[in-house]
Amino acid sequence: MNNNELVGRLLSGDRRALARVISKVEREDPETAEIVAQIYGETGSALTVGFTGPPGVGKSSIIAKLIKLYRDEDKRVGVVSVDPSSPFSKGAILGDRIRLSDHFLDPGVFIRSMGSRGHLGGLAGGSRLAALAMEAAGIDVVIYETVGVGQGEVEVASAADTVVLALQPGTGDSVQALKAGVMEIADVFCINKADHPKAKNAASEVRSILEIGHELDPDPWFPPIVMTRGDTGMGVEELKQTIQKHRSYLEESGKLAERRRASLREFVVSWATNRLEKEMHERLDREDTELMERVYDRELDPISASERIFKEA
Ligand SMILES: Nc1nc2c(ncn2[C@@H]2O[C@H](COP(=O)(O)OP(=O)(O)OP(=O)(O)O)[C@@H](O)[C@H]2O)c(=O)[nH]1
Ligand SMILES: [Mg+2]
Repeated sequence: MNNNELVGRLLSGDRRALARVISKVEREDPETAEIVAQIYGETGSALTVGFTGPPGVGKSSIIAKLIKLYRDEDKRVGVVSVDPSSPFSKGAILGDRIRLSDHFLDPGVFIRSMGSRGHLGGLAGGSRLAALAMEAAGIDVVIYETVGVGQGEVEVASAADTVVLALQPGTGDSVQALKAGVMEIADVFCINKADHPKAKNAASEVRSILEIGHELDPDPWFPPIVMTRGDTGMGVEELKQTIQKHRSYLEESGKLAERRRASLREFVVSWATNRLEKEMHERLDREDTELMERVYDRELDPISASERIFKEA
């Protein structure tokens, strides 16, 4: 099948075409660029939600329940799950298989786990391209699931219009998230495992951190805190409504456009930066084996050496 055919099928909503395109993205197949160029114009209308939080808080369980609610409205849902911290996230993928298994046979649901190999556009780049392919295939709601609270997760999650940070009671998660700078990017907080005896404490802990942040930097959107249970689905309807409320807020305030512009700009810069980094390594490897030797021998300083490879082009 040539690219035009593949793109044609993708745009008609063919699941196998979608799976093939995402595999090309993952393999960094050179054909990806052409495919993306052809589909990009057809994207941009999905609701995108980033779901992030430490391992095991119940993200996949909540997502499974959310999917059901969206399916009840006949919306097509795609999940891109990413685990930047572990190169072999077999455990997580297996776990998701079980938790999301209700939806595996549903043609309106497309779930894809992305490995954390060094993508050309970084992890965030690869998952964004997968999301674009999903949108082009007619998916209405794209959910990014990222495990952990670190810079990589922030990058992936912030590609979404609405970021949900899931935390678990009794773990000190909120402090960890605060340190990692994840609190700032969250639009909605989800305290999962509401059955936990410390659930209420966790919510008030988050609220006080948010209040301090709000005093320092007042924003008309004060992130709501929703209590949920991933196992029973309690609170997930409220979570869905809260996500919708955030979306409406973004649209009405003009912030949706602003946010998407910033995020696309970030995408372009990080893609270019990744390429540039790769190229710098290649130049060093290929063209001037002596250059680094001179740095090692302290004959040439590192800044002058970097100027040399930078200007070589
Ligand atoms: N008690 C209780 N257990 C829950 C709840 N939600 C999820 N769990 C359990 O918590 C465990 C982890 O759930 P997952 O949904 O896989 O969590 P996750 O955040 O997706 O995990 P990773 O993707 O591995 O980071 C599972 O055993 C769930 O059954 C809840 O509200 N209460
Ligand atoms: Mg999970």
